Amino acid sequence: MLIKRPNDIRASEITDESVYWNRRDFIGTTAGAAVAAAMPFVPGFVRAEQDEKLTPYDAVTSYNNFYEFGTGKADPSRNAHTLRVRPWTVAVEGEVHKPKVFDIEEILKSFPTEERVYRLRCVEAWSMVIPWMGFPLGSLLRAVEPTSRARFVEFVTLHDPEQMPGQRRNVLPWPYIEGLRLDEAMHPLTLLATGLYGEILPNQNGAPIRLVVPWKYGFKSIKSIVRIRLVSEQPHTTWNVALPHEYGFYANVNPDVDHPRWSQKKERRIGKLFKQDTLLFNGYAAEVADLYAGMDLTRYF
Ligand SMILES: Nc1nc2c(c(=O)[nH]1)N[C@H]1C(S)=C(S)[C@@H](COP(=O)(O)O)O[C@H]1N2
Ligand SMILES: [Mo]
Repeated sequence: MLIKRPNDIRASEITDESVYWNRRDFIGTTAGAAVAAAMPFVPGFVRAEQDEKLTPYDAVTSYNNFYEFGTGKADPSRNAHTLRVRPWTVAVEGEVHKPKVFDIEEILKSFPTEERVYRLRCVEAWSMVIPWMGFPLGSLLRAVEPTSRARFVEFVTLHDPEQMPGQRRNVLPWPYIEGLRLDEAMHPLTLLATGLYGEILPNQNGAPIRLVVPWKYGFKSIKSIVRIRLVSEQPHTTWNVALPHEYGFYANVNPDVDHPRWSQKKERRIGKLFKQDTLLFNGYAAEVADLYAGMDLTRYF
């Protein structure tokens, strides 16, 4: 079996456990088999979210932001079938001693897959709790040996309007680009995800490999990555370039720093009726607040 059930999530707390288990069976059979075989698995790494219900699989995979496939929430699940996820390579380059173009199969074999249940909080004030499959970004970065000049990491999504119809429209400057400070990128919570709910990553969630940075707004978690570049200057990131007064480079979840057009104090957990309080750093303050010691979070929003 590819995946052991995380022993600190009680079955009763998993909203749609039956779906979860069905998906896991799927991995043993059809299309998932090749990938499952290529994914070494380290069981049992699940964190503080055990008190929370997982967002149902159907919501996680049908309510998405992936503007390359349209700006409506249902567009990616309808349209992302045109994305071809094999063959796929990820170039890791820039300020590194050992630049390398990784084949996705090599990535899946080289970096043992863990399950991580993380909250994802969109800047639009909705949120989900998702069981991701993946491995720490830091493991990949260490493999290419960053130079002493590396201070930031830039991530780039595939640019191919033929596969990504949304890129034929100028809703955003393409390709989608995101960035992290090197210490944020090396933080053990920062994940490169290759699956969710025990299944290979659905196209609409950013197949075959996407970033997950749980203490930042969802837009930092860039999908369908083809290039990771270590750089000495802060990268120009897509949403910051498009609307600089609304979206900063840091994009840390912060209930006390409102978006200019709406409050960030509360969020709607998808599948729940009532709004709930948004937590500083999305609830990960104990792990990540140190990264921002002494910084004015209103200025560096
Ligand atoms: N390439 C790319 N990555 C992207 C986006 C996008 O439009 N294009 N949307 C972002 C936003 S705004 C959010 S909230 C998350 C949503 O991830 P999910 O659909 O897997 O929940 O993806 C992020 N990554
Ligand atoms: Mo978002």
